[in-house]
Amino acid sequence: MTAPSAVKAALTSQAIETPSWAYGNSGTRFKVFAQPGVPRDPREKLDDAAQVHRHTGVAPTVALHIPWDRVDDYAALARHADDLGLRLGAINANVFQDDDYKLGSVCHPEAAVRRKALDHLFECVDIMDATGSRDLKLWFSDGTNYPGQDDIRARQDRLAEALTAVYERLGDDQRILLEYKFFEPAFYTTDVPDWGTAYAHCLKLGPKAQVVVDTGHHAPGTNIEFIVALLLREGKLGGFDFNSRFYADDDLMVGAADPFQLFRIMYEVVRGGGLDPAAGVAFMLDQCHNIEPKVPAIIRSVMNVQEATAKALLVDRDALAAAQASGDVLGANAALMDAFSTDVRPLLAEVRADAGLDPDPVAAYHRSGWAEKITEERKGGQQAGWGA
Ligand code: AOS
Ligand code: ZN
Ligand code: ZN
Repeated sequence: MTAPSAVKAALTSQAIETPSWAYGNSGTRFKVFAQPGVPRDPREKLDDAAQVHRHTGVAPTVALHIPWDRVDDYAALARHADDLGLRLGAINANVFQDDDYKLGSVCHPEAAVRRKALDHLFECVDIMDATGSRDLKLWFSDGTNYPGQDDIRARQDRLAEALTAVYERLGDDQRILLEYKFFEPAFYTTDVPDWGTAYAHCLKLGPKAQVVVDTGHHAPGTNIEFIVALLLREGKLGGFDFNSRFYADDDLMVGAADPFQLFRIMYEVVRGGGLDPAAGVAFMLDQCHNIEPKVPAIIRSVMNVQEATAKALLVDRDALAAAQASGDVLGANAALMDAFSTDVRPLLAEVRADAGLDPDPVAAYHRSGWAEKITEERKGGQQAGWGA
């Protein structure tokens, strides 16, 4: 059993990146329910993100999405983040919202469209140079809707060509994080549909290309923790886009739909040494809070990752290994289930109290008056949201 002091140390050093877009308005294709107090620009998104870090102590970086977070001066935005005790995190490219990308971006049959998409990826690397970001997160909505629409193999060639060009543009301390998704918005083929495709491209590119596991991007029933264990073993787990799903890429609060799955994922991370910062695993949220207040939902999500991590750290690895080695099926399962069944909220309350934080970050946020403040101050002006 991992000594609580080691567990507390690991929990104290954990870092969970929040996504700028989670603070803005979002919705489904049916409706976006705008909320009062939503940020009107990237600076205000950082102001909200600073509340998550203020109350949790483990959310020091914020991922940006370009063009949603495009500004004239990225160094100034990085300074604003620094003033708030934050740093700018991954830069997320967006080659899925321009009319030209109807038939794809880097996989598009027309060279001119592929060039436009590649130029956007180069712009994102330029922004990384300005913000000091390590990671360029690439999710391609590219795919086809009908058999015969395009050549599956040729699209892979086009993808490889673009990825190679971007890889060669990277600085020594920068990475590509390539994200896969089994469907949506394309329905017949997606050009990066699964971990194997992403892994194959990253393997060819080199050590600065790794795979992102978005927990909402798998077919129902997929054993995600197996993918995590394998990618970590191969040194190709670049990170996570954490969220919850009941049906597809629902982007709900991570851990809300299946906390047991999140625990099993975090156990494989712990078992594989993925909590060590040297492993380079980025723990990012990728969520949209369409009907719930955004800042407390993100705080709850961070807490859910912390709880799964704490449980994973409490697995009695010696007892588990002994049971596994002796083929004691029930004993091995019990060793894992004992940790999952442990209420780690008192432990996390201690970790927060030791860090000078309120044991209950959500309650502390509600008491802080931040929601009332931003609702009053942010009246008027164009609210941020998907596409804005
Ligand atoms: C899209 O489904 C992917 O999860 C992306 O990581 C992300 O959600 C998108 O870039 C918009 O935020
Ligand atoms: Zn994602
Ligand atoms: Zn997604």
